[in-house]
Amino acid sequence: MDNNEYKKYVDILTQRLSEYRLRHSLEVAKSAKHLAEKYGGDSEKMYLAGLLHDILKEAEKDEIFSLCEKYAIELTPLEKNAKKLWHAVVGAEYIKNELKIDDGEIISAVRYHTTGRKNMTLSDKILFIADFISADRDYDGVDIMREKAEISLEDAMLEGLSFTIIELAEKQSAIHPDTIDAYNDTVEYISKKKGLI
Ligand code: DGI
Ligand code: FE
Ligand code: FE
Repeated sequence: MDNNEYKKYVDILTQRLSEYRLRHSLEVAKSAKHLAEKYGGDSEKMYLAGLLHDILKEAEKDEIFSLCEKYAIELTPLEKNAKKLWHAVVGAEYIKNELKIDDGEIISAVRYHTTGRKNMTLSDKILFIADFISADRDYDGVDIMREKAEISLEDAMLEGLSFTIIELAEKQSAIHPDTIDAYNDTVEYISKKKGLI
């Protein structure tokens, strides 16, 4: 994809996102490309997935709910209650329907970038981790996350998922079943790799 093609998307993002969130999107794109190069993914695709993953992060509730109607998305009660989850679920349909992104891997990576899910694909994992390690991030533990991402995708997934689950439980927030599925799947994968199962 040439730079002009990306510019079209960056222009749309500039309309929708704050300067901070636009920078985050560009940094996630770079990290996703890096991880794709390292782990054998499609680096162009992952760059684009990174660029677009938070496209609806700053959309108003009214717009989110009208897009849900338009795309016939039925949010579960848990999802309705957790507004941080909306941008991934609705964002995936938005890039498919409005931006005409027809690549299933990009759409799925955006769809599951916040929660993860069972049986995550390489692209799902790359975007999920890129979102945690992008250059704009500076939470406690980001260095460990970055180190793990250079060693193994699954080690990084486990680090990120436990971080999120602990944070949510501390706030007594709901944990999405997809987050739990991703966590248990990753634990199983790592146990198998160690020869424990
Ligand atoms: O959009 P970003 O801020 O770049 O990152 P993100 O899409 O990973 O969103 C992170 C937020 O999503 C974080 O505040 C916790 C929340 N989140 C992630 N998994 C779950 C969740 N919230 C709930 N209620 N349940 C989850 O399983
Ligand atoms: Fe996000
Ligand atoms: Fe993000």
